[in-house]
Amino acid sequence: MLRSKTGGRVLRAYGDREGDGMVQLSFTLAILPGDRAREAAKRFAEAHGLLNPLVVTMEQASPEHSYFVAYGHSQHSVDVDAIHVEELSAKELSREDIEASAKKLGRKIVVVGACTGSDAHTVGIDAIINYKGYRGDKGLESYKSFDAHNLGAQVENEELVERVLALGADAVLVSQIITQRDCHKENGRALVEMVEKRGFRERVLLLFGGPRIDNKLARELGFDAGFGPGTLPSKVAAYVVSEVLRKEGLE
Ligand code: B12
Repeated sequence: MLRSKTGGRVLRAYGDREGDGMVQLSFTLAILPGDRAREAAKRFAEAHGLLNPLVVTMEQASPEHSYFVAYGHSQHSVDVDAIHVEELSAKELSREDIEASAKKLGRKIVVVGACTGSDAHTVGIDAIINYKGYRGDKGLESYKSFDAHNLGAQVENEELVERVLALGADAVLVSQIITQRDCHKENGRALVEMVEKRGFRERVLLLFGGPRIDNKLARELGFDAGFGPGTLPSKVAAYVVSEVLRKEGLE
């Protein structure tokens, strides 16, 4: 195990043996397969810092493009002990625990979710809310203790806020997939400001999710929590039930 000057664990990529630094780089270039294309791919990989790259894949990907995979030595490493991540402190709860905890409230937990702004990617929010769920983990609609509303795609913040107030929601689930020109940050921040302006920030939990969202970013934007790629609905259910009970002084 490599150590940094301060004694931290330093990791290099594992290829054939620990720390040999072997990595794969995959990319597409506008050139058809051939000897020149292979050399171009090799030089492209070298330009990215890979030493002695071997072009292990070269396949035509379109009438004008080829797809390449280069395998070579990376010189870089990462000091993992120097990394501080603001992790979500959510308890792991089984479905039974979630339903039993929610009973203490004496009513259903109301959640409203949407993919907001111009974003039309509904698969993520559907995965969390809809009955079918994600990777065998059923969505919030499947919990007896949840009253879940999925407003779908391209919902404006104003419309979301109106529905949240009309339904007396406990939690708002905002999904942002598109991140071009940081529109996810702008859109998320605008929602938080709107909720604050309307005077009900203390009454609702604000959850932010998407492939490029993490807890740190969500907190910076003013949300209570952030959920990234691979999130399972049960994790969201456990977080919401715990936080709603805590807010109501029942935990
Ligand atoms: C399917 C898809 C589409 C479909 C969407 C259909 C639909 N009904 O959703 C269509 C064809 C419409 C589409 C259109 C576009 N797309 Co598109 N699309 C994708 C694709 C292939 C898959 C996305 C997906 O479904 N993922 C699966 C779900 C399950 O994962 P997820 O969204 O990450 O959700 C999980 C977590 O993030 C989390 N989560 C998500 N939201 C929330 C919310 C909360 C509250 C919580 C708790 C958790 C949570 O939980 C989920 C489950 O674990 C991606 C590429 C990719 N492979 O990811 C591109 C991608 C997202 N699209 C992209 C682009 C650019 C577009 C277009 C702009 C293309 C164009 N030029 O027209 C348009 C934009 C349309 C619009 N107005 O939004 C880019 C986005 C780039 C960026 N970072 O901004 C991507 C990354 C492709 C790429 N590599 O360039 N797209």
